[in-house]
Amino acid sequence: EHMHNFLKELPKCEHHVHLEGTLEPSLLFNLAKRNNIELPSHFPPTVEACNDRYNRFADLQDFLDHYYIGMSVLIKEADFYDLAMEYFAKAHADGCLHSEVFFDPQGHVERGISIDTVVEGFDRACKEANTKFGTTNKLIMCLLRHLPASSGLETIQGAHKYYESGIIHGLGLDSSEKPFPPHLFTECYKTLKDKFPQVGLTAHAGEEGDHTFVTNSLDLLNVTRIDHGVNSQHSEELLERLSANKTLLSLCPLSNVKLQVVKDVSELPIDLFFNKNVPFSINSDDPAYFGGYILDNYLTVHTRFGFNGHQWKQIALNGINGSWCDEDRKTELRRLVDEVHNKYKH
Ligand code: ES4
Ligand code: ZN
Repeated sequence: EHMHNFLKELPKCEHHVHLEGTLEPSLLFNLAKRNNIELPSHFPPTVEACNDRYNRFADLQDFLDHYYIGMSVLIKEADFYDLAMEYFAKAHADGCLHSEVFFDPQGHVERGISIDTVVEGFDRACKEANTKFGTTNKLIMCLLRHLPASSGLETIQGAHKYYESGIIHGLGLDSSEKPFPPHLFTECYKTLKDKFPQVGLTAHAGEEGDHTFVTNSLDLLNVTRIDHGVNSQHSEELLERLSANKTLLSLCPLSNVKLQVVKDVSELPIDLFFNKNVPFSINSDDPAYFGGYILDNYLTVHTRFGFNGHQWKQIALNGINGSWCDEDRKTELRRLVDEVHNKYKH
């Protein structure tokens, strides 16, 4: 109870959440109705059937098949706004003060939705959440790795004005990992970084792919963060590199269990990363599909690894250091971590 309150109040940063993965079955069915979308007959027909099916994903691909059907109910700017606002309200309730959120424009553009509809709705929610909750929020556009690099380049072109204005802050790479290694996207990352040197670069790597996917993302894509990165555990040299360069791994413990990367959170190399000074944050990935938001992920890690107050403070500070907010905001967040740590010290 004491630890639950501490972890709830501890200022948290989210670095790995897909906005389309925050689509709760209740909102999914509401939007399907609002937009007259008929879901495929094999899709779970009720909230309860969704939750039941979401509990038995065989692997990443099985999840992605549901995720792409789910996002088909998102049509209008207001749908994207509603989706993101629902997430920001939950994040705020969990004590998350800074969120860097992914979205998948190609999953919408290929259905005839313009990238402007998507980004304008998400951006409006980011600004509204800042006003309403005082949280800071950044958008990270992801490329779908199962689509060709040429589609990625077109998507980057389509998002040009949003990178220019700072409405989109980063670039990531998601979807089916193993068949689509990082080298396929070298030109996409280079094109964007050459044009916008201040852009933040990250990529999913080492979730289902082995540690060479992580190393190749660092070497070929010049990312400064790795999403998941769990399989970095199998290379001593890589662990040293991540620690020396303070490269943040955005871990998603409940996701790894639900997608059967591990049987239980206790099997994740979280103590190894902590002891080797590999910085990591704890994140929710696709919380509507995996049954837990950021606080649930923190609490599950706590029950399995039992970190003490000092260790949790260090984890929170590592997340702040690895964030892409400005230095003033980082200073503010560090002060808040200190405050909560002192409050719960005894
Ligand atoms: C994802 Cl868990 C995961 N891995 C890869 N791509 C994704 N897109 C949404 N969730
Ligand atoms: Zn992810």
